[in-house]
Amino acid sequence: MNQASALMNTITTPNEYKQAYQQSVEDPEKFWAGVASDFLWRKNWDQVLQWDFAKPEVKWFDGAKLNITENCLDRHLLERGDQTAIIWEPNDPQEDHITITYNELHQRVCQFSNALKDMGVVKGDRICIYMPMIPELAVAVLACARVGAIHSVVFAGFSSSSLADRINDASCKMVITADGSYRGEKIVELKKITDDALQSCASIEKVIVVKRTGKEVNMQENRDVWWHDAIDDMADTCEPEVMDAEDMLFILYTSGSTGKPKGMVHSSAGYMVYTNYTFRNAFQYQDGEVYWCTADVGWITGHSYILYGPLSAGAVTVMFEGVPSYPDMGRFWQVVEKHKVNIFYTAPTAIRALEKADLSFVEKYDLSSLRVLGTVGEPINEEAWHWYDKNIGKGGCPIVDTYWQTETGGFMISPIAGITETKPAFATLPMPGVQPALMDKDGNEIGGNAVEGRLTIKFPWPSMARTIYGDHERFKQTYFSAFEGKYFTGDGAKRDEDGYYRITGRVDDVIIVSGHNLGTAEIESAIDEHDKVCETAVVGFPHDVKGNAVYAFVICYQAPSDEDTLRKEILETVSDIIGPIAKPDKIQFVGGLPKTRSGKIMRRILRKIASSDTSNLGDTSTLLDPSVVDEIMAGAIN
Ligand code: 7RM
Repeated sequence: MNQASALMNTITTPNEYKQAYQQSVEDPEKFWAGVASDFLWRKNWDQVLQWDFAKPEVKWFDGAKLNITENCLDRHLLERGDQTAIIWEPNDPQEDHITITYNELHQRVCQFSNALKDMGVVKGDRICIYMPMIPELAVAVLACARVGAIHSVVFAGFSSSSLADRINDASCKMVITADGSYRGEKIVELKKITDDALQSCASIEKVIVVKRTGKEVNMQENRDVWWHDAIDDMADTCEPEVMDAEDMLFILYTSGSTGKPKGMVHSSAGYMVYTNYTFRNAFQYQDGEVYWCTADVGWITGHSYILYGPLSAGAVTVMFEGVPSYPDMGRFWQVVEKHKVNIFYTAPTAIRALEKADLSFVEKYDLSSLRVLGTVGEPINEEAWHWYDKNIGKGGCPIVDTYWQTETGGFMISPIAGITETKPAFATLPMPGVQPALMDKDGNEIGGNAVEGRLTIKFPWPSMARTIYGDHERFKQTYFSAFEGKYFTGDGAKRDEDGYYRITGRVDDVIIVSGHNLGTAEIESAIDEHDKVCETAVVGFPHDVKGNAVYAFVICYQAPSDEDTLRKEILETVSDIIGPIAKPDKIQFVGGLPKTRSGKIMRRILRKIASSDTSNLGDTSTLLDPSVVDEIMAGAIN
């Protein structure tokens, strides 16, 4: 690596950030070619970038050939084969943690890759991964990538019907799961849920099952195989499948404003280059540091910033199986002390929950190893920011508030730790390569500073999603139609007098609850599945720990005789159809909903009622029957 490319690849001063940013805008192809020069390519690219947001079509490093796992594993072996790659911390603090070196991870990935091949997996096959946060999850993801299979990780908190929908949407050929998963005091019976799902999944040929809890499970002959049997006798080297730059690496589902989850498709080369670049720079990762992202690999944060970004950078990445509240609210800090974590990355909802616990849970532990703190998933309120800064960072750790999405693959707007001056609750400045534009309702770009609008991105970046699996038209409609020639994030943002961005939240019908995206339409249709329910409207309302919570207004065919029982049944229905994370916090039974003459529910009014902010409901004159509003207000749950 020559000095010029070293400068481009690693930002070490505020001035270098400015230079990198400027170059990334003035000559994006040169900039990204410089960054990409640091990776292991089987063949160089013919062209750095081709793009057309009208189609939309985006290709990065076209013509190049690579395998991302060679970049995450093989290329580190000479230099750091014996260095820890993954520290795995179990749910139960009494159980031993596990460290896995790069050599060992390479061997385990190769061995499982051979098992996949032995079971008939070939390049392009879709494989669903429905697993707890155990080392085998990392191995499974990387092995899919090594053999060129497309992984579709489904968060292990989703229900059997959500799992089935995702398996069917991508016609997955295999599911990799476990007998069960530990979550705090609870055991989730993953294999049982998988079996239920597979009753309606014709495409599945094989199921691989990791033994984690040891609880007895049903194993279907000719279909189900234990992980330990599958890898038995398999060689621990495996030539990687050589992939094209734009070959699909994975599918990951995210909720949208209409019912069906969207299978976001990420490609190989651009995703690799961008997650690596943003990981190293935003966190200012230094060789040998211990980095811990508390997300689950079932979400994009886990894909990009537990696995691919850190591993491609040769980092030490912590994988935590448990929850922040088990065995008590001090668990995160106990783990930070135990593994001397240097960089800690979590969600505002976790920070707010821990903030509510007694400060003694924090003070019991030595957090002096911490150097950088991060947050992601939703806007962080100023109070939580200050609590994090003061009590966890002891006033000495920069906080990187990373704004990004499943669709963007990597950080869009984020401070560079210790280099960008931070402001509480601001994601601050765009990463190099990211060109944000704020738009007004009429589709005009809002220039200048101290302004607010809808956040779009006007130029491609390497890790952007390429399509929605099986539905390119929906991809175009959702992200490239609201503002011509621009990618629309669905978020609102302010740009202050210094050009700093503050994300104000979703402007569509997506509610972010505890950092998880939930589509209102998806929850509504789940509630509507209950046979007593006629119609439902769901809105979000502010919640001091979860950020937002879910309020459901439900019309029944007949006024319920026992509201509490029906509420419980509805919660179960939602839990069965989507998963426990989507359960409404409040359910109000109503006789009617505020609809316009054209039949549209005026959610604006329901949002105000749900937030107990009814002093000014705005214009209700277009309502078909304004009296329903008074009725709903009278029965509102505070
Ligand atoms: C990484 C992730 C995406 C949505 C996004 C925003 C919100 C995420 C921040 C944030 C304010 C942040 N992917 N969001 N990070 N809002 N500040 N730092 O969360 O696909 O699950 O969610 O999350 O609304 O559009 S995601």
